Amino acid sequence: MKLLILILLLAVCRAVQAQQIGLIANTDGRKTISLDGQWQTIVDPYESGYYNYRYQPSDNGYFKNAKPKSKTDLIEYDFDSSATLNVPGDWNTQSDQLFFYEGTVWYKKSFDYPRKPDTRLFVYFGAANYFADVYLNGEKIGQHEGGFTPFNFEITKLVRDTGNFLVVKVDNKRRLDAVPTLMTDWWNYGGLTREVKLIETPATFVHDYLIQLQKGSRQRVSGWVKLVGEKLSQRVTVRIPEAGISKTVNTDAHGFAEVDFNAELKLWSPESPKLYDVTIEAETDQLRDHIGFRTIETKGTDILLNGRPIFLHGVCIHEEAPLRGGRAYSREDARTLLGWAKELGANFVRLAHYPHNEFMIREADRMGILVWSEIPVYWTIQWENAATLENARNQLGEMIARDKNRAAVVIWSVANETPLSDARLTFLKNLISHARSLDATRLMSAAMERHYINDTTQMIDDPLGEYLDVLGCNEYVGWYDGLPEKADRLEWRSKYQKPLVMSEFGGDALFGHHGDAGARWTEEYQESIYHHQIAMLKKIPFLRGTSPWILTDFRSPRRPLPNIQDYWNRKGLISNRGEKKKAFYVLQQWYKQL
Ligand code: GCB
Repeated sequence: MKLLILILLLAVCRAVQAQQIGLIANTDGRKTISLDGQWQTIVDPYESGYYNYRYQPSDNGYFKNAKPKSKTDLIEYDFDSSATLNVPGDWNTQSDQLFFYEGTVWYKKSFDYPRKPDTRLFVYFGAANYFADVYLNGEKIGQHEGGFTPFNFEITKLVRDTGNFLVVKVDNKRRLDAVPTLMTDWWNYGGLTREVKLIETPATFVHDYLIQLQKGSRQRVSGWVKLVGEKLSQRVTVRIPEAGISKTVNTDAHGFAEVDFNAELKLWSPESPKLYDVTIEAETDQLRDHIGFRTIETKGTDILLNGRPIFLHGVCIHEEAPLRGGRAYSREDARTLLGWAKELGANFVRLAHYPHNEFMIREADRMGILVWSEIPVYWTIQWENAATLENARNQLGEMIARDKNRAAVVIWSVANETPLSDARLTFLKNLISHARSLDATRLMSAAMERHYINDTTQMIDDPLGEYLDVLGCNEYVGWYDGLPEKADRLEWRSKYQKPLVMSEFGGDALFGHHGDAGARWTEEYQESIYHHQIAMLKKIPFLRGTSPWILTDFRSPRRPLPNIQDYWNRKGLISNRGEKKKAFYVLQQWYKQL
């Protein structure tokens, strides 16, 4: 009997969660109420707010936010007298005690919300690293896996006019079957690392849309709109006033309509990052966005932007906050990082190794910087685990759902330095076709490895190359692979007639540490790597892009060397304090010539 009740309960829980709709696109264009600021938190290394002493999920966990009702009541936690953490923000850099912490922290935020008739309410998380269990007023409303993509849950029926409490259990324990897995070369910053907000919508609303140029066309805008709610069949008008466009379509019984029209548009490019005001007007909802229009394709070994060959001269960036360290999360952070990339002469950034916050993409759109965006399928993933694949597909889907209307994004990448095997190829092929089914317009890539076929010849022949549009390749000639001069002797070959982006190269230098060019960790050694690399890169006939590793120093638990690394990967062209190293100027000089 007990078992039956349990099964029934599970089924009901599933049903409640299944009703959740997917990611709400363009939260910028919506009425939102920010939940950023101080949240009450409880650090819970043993997860005793979740499991009872028999290690079974407890009905009375911290999510109940219980208070003693009498002086005899025994309750062993209290959010309201616990420490607070700022949201957005990682916990590691907000408290010395949490610097190396990997485990569970409970977050609680109270809010009032005067409910309005005929509206729906969602709670939206920009990201929570890594697992999030979310509860409102003591009830579970959903869970999410993956530390770098947004998610939302509907709370229309649960929210009260006053005294709501939102509780989130965030757990950043690394796991072998997760994406990423146990081993990474970046800090596992935990917490509610991006903004949290309430989103209010009409009862039937524009849930998502795609408004982009059709692949291969510079006039034809092609896409779709999707409504969610009761009144699914509606007239929806897409307007681009500046281009004189007003196109009305009727959504079908599922709330879906395709949108196609010709338009004379000034195309988006790094030189002229033109964004148009676009409005989507349904009978019950209206939404506004700023959208750029451009095409991206490949032809032989060329990458074509708006039909013309382009060289992607860029740099890799981690989502490490400039100057203060910790996760970057704000528009100001994005402006600083992308501003430095511009100063370097970049027209392109590789956002490593996971989807960055939305400000980065929106600012890249405004500043005219092309973006490579990727998911954390990094090093050793459990290729044969179906749940791991599902998780990677989901993170890929959420990345594309959020950013598919951004002109800046030209490349989706599915993996970084993954070791060759049949299982890995099957896994990555699955991701590539999934991405293509969600977005047919962008280029697919992956950062691969290469190998030597003799002492001086580097070969790109990873079987994955066959399924990519752009080959990505990481190499550390001069750092992990020989000394800087080794680059002078190398010849590069590829099995594929496709463009290559050298997606990583570089070496470590501590800012202000000087010596001769043969001494590791000095700015001179790093400078020498860049001199030799640039000379080598110029000779690769099919090279169409570069994103050296990396714009700024970033924290990594793998880098303990005292007085040099101190848990920072020092391959930055700029230090963690914003100081430019010598190699910055070497690269800048090359990029300014391009
Ligand atoms: C790589 C990885 C990157 C590391 C870098 C390094 O190949 O892709 O995540 O941080 O090397 O510094 O070793």
